[in-house]
Amino acid sequence: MKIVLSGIKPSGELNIGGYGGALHQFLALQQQQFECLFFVPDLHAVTVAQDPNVLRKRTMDIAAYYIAAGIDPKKATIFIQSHVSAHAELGWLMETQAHFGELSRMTQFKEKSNGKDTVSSALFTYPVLMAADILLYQATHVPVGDDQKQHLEMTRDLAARFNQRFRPVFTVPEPIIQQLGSRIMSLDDPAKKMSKSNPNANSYILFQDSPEVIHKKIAKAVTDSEGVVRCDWAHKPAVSNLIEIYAVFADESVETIESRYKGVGYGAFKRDLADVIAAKLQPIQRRYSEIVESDELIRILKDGAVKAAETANRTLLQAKQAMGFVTWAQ
Ligand code: AQP
Repeated sequence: MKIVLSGIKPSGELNIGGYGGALHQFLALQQQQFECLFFVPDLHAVTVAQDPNVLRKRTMDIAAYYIAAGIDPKKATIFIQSHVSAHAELGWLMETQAHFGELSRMTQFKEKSNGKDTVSSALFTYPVLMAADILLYQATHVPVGDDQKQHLEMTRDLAARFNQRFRPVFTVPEPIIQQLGSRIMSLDDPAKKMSKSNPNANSYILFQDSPEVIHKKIAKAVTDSEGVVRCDWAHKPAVSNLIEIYAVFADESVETIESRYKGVGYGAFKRDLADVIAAKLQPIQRRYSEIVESDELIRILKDGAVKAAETANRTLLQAKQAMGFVTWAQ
């Protein structure tokens, strides 16, 4: 059985980076022979300060967007991470297996802590909790955006280390790295990932943005002076980023897009790109509004947590027994 686990942190308003790197791929996996678990990693969101009222809303928002985008709760288990306490517990156990040195090498920690006077110790140990998330469900595969590759490598190392030191408890997961959309960059700076926490609202397109706002943001997106719609990440990163976004949202190949806009300037390309994004987001926005405050969503999340906890508690028990904890269960 192939098992896949992934999630989007409720650390900010969802933007199209999360569509390219996550939701687009979740939808594809749901169609394939995978048992899918999609969760809302709220314990990860609080590694940086969150306003409690906003966190609650964003957590429900992400869950609503999963469903609005087409994740089917009959096919996938959808739940909130903090509703399954085994995540925090296995996270602690795995911290005892993680080395300070390997955590210090995580580039995301370096980026996120850079220039800050203080950061939480949870931000530092975040990759260990991520490992626990994955290992609890014996996930065989994890879809990862480009920026998460290093964390998944650490999950693999921790699983192998634990299995070797105690006994084989965990499946060592494989990454699934998609070609298109695995790295959607900021609209104002193609050297930076499009991020929820970027203070510049013109750097991203939100799932909630209206067609008018999408047109304005795409019109402002940086390009280059060549005026040719051609994908070349080394020399034309800004235009290449826009072409990739187009490809993901229109489900077309980069080549098809390049040939459609041959001899046409950036103006027409950008107008069409904004239309393509708006056309994809509008039905998602409608479904989101229907479901976000609904009893249906609460029921899906409660059922999901019960189902997830069964598997998670089983794995946690095996890990505790392997480590020598006193457990009364057989
Ligand atoms: N810009 C992106 N391009 C491609 N993939 C992306 N992902 C996120 N942004 C992009 C991928 O989506 C999955 C869920 O990510 P996440 O939201 O849980 O965490 P993140 O990568 O830390 O997202 P942000 O937007 O950068 O949040 P903040 O600013 O709060 O830290 C992951 O697989 C991620 O790779």
